[in-house]
Amino acid sequence: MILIGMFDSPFVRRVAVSMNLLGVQFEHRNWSMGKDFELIRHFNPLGRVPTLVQPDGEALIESTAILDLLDECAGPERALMPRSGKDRREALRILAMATGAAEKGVTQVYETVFRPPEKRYRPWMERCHTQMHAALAEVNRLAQIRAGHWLIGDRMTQADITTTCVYTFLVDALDINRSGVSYPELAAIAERCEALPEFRAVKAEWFVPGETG
Ligand SMILES: N[C@@H](CCC(=O)N[C@@H](CS)C(=O)NCC(=O)O)C(=O)O
Repeated sequence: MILIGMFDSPFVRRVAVSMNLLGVQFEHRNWSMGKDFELIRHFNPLGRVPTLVQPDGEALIESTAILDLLDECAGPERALMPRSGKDRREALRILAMATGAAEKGVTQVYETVFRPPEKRYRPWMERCHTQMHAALAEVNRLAQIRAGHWLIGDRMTQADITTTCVYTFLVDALDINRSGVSYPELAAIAERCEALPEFRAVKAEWFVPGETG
C-alpha cells in the first residue's frame, strides 16, 4: 500500500502510526499538499492527504475511512477503535473533538500561508482559534478523568493515537502553549505515545506548506 502525504499532517500521521502499530507495511510518498498538488490530484481528485493507494490501485481518502479499513483488516481483537457500546461512543467523541481542533488549526495555518495579508479576516481567525482551544480543553478535561491511564479502557486506542498526533501538530505548527495556555493531560498522553517507536518512526519537522513548499 502507498500512503501519500507528509507526516507533519496529523491526519496523515495518525494513519501512519496506526499502520505501524498494526504491522501493516506501506510505501510512503512524502508529497506536499502545496507544491505536489497535481501529483496528489492524480490519485485523489480532491487534492487532499492522506490518500491511501491500495494494492489493486484503488485510492482511499479521508483518514477516518482509511482507519476503518485498517481496523477491519486487523480484526476485532486488534482493532484500534473500541468495537461497540460506551467505549466506542466515548472514543468517537474524543476523535471528533481532537480532529475538530486539528481542522481549526489547519484553517489558521492556511489563512496565513495561502492568503495575502490584506485578504485575511481577523474575526474568522479568532473564531477558529477559540474553537480550537475549546476543543483541546474538552479533550484535556476528559483526559484528566483518566489521568495516568489510556483514554479508553486499559490499552492504547485510536483516541490516544489521534489525540497525540493532533497535540504534537498544534504545538509544532501553532505553538499552542505560548501565552500561558497549557494542556498538561494532553501533554502527558503525547509524551507517553511519542516515546514509542511506532510514533517516532513517522515524526517529521513542521513544514510550512505553500505553492512552492
Ligand atoms: N478530513 C480529512 C482532513 C485531511 C486534511 O485536512 N488534510 C490536509 C493536510 S493536513 C490537506 O490535504 N489539505 C489540502 C486541502 O484541503 O486542500 C481527513 O481526515 O483525511
